[in-house]
Amino acid sequence: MNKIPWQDRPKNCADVLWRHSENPIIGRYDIPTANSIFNSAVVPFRDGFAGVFRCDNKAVQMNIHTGFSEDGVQWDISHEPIRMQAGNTQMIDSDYKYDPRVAFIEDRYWITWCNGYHGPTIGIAYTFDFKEFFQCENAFLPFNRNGVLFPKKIDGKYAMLSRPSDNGHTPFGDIYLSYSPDMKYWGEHRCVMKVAPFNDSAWQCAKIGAGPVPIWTKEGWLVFYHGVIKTCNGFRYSVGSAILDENRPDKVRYRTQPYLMAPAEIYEQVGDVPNVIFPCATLHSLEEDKLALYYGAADTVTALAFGHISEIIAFTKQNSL
Ligand code: BMA
Repeated sequence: MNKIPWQDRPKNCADVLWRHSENPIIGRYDIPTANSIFNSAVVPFRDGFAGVFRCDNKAVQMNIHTGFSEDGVQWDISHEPIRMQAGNTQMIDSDYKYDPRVAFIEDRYWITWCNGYHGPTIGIAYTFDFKEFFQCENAFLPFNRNGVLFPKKIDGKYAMLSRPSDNGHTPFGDIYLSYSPDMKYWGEHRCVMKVAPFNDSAWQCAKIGAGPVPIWTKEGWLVFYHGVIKTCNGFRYSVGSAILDENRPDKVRYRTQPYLMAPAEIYEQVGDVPNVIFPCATLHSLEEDKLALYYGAADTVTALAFGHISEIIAFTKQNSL
């Protein structure tokens, strides 16, 4: 595998996460048909990296496209959306696709996304090579968003975080956990994390949703999530972290009271939807204690931030709600 993208913390910065100096690393018009390229997921693949990118086209139809990169920063994104073949079902209807996540589990890459089927729900597909994709049954009834798979089975079952929602710009939302023996039938639904009380941590008081695939650490599962506050000007999306129990990931051990990062740069504050930081993936190395966080900014472009895993864990423990 190539080295994950990395920049050292700038000298005048004391934050747990810091931004890539060339942000945004993917611009809204980086493929000819696009209106915006954001909320996208990447993974190590062969010698380099592959990804599934949310590209809204100029008719503002939402779809997902593959991309490949040698260094994780310069991306070659397909001009055409992914075409799905039937996986564990013939029913692969999809009015739209957005906000993909990618998890490698055992022998293949699993893609989850917000799939339009009489409203938003969680779509699932797998691929071995990022060329052929096989779409499976939707995980849940509508309405649901932010379906994020754990990278290994727990107690012999696949496990997924998700965020039951409504058909619109949902004003509520907590994170749940569900299990499946076969990636087709999902159950054993458990509540993991609810929004925080306004007085305790207002940045995450309206809704929360899982971001990247959880990272296994000695302390438990490290999870990044977005938290939302409703302001007089609309929603504001920031990012926090939590540590879930290794064997019972419905148990939250720690969760940040302050955010790790909130919209502050111009490309996060200005765009099609202002004031949005929406993380969907990490590339990380536990040995090197490095993490690169990919996030959509202002529903328009894709950006990158960095952090040391040990510092993020220590911060999460020391600043827990
Ligand atoms: C959510 C989704 C995301 C988007 C966010 C902010 O409901 O639509 O794709 O980034 O709102 O607009």
